[in-house]
Amino acid sequence: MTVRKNQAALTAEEKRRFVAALIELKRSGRYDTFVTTHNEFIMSDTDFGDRVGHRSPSFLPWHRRFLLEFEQALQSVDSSVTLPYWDWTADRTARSSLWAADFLGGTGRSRDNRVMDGPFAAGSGNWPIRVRVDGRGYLRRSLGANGGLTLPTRAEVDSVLAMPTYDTAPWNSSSDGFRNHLEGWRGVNLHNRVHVWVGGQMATGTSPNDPVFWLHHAFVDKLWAEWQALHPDSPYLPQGGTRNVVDLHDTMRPWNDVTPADMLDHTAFYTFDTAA
Ligand SMILES: [Cu+2]
Repeated sequence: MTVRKNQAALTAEEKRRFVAALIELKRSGRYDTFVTTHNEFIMSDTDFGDRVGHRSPSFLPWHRRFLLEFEQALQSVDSSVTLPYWDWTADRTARSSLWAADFLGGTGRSRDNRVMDGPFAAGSGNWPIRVRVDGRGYLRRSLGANGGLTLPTRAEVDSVLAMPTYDTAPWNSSSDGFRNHLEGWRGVNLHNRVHVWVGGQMATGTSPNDPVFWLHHAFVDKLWAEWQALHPDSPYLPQGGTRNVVDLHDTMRPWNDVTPADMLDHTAFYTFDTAA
């Protein structure tokens, strides 16, 4: 059974195997197919048109399915590997072990934000950025350097987890409710703010170019599970007949064989190292 662990609790061997599996997916070309898919959805999900991956109720089940597919790809390389999560309310500075050279490497240098250490630094030769929106083929970050931004606090997370309604009309970036506050288009801003705090590719539609994408979304996914545990009687919404939006039993692109209803119970696929 797959157990997703806090990245701060990984052993040296677990980090080594996770990094090696990432590099093998990159080498084989499979990694970049995930970056391409994500960017296609970022570009096509719009507030008043069809929206599936982002700025809509299916943000959470879409990314759960996306992460599952990625985790299965990692496990096809090394069956012991699972996706760790980054609790950015706890590990909230650039000095966290997450950013050490034996794991994801650190922030970028000031001149061009190029990451200079760790397994994903351009100098390693292991991590060419091929799916990109500009000419720069190296991983970039500017941890915490974007306008004095700080990572969300646990109190801010708790204020969002307290919201009893999953999502509300108009089911987009202007909605009230848990989903849009977690996604970050409204209110204290959780998920979106973390993308901007990391900077570099993470602040663009090709954000999965940075391996921290998976650890960030694994924690966002865990927060969905925590919310469900806090509000066991609050359903996924909307439940049917909503134009441009994935209702509970509608299938989601690009898979077309999976619905939000299929994704509601994460324990069908994995558990977390702490109760959620
Ligand atoms: Cu995304």
